[in-house]
Amino acid sequence: MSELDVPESHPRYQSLLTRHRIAEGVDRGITSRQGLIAEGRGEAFDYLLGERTIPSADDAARAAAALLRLADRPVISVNGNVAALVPGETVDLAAAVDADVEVNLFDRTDERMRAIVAHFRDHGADEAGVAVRGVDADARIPGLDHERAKVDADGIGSADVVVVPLEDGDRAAALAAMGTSEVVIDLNPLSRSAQVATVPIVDNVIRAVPTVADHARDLSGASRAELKRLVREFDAEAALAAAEDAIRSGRLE
Ligand code: PTJ
Repeated sequence: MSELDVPESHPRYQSLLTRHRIAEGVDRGITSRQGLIAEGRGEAFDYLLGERTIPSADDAARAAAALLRLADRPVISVNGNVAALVPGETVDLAAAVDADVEVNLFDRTDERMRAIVAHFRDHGADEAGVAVRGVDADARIPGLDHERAKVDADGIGSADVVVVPLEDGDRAAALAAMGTSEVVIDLNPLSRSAQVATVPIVDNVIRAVPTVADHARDLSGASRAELKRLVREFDAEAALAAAEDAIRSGRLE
């Protein structure tokens, strides 16, 4: 048995675990109620993908790891869903690529900001040497008129690569307009965020975050030329098309 009262061999184990984490996130004031709806939408796409990492998503995860390894100031942006679903895995990825974590919320309140920062500390951020930002909010992303525009000047405000898991798309477009490279993790290949990403990973955040971390560790000895080649050869449009095809065809090979 695990944190969930269901054996890992249960055919719906991963989906039940995800629901359990999101519901607990809402109870703890970490995840917004809208986060439940977002999760439901994601689950529908994941069901059609066969609840697995398709080959094009694994290639994208490797390109994302290379991009993060090349970055001078990488930041992983987190919201209430990511905090509930993959807190320890996010800290692990941040440690693997020397990135900061920054809390950035659509539905921003001081209480939620504090609860999410504390949640990442509870999941080992300090021990791993990972900074958890977002409370300062001393810079703004130009062209956005909602709470997601609020960023830390030393964090997303000056990052060269931002990982953007699971959100609606206008901030992703605004970051792209600032010249920031983005890794987007989203189960919907047609979402605006996925469409503007340098590297879109169409996969469940529960699988994608550990997969990128594994690739990053695997690439720890790679030369900059090799990392640049991986990024250059990655084709975002082809990856999105492959994911859309897998979802529409329903072929679960
Ligand atoms: O915590 P906050 O206040 O910042 O709010 C966060 C939510 C998620 C509520 C907010 O960003 C939102 O409403 O997002 P959307 O517009 O529902 O978009 C969420 C996107 O993530 C959709 O394209 C979903 O298909 C996708 N998604 C949902 N669950 C997952 C996912 N992608 C990957 N992994 C998931 N587990």
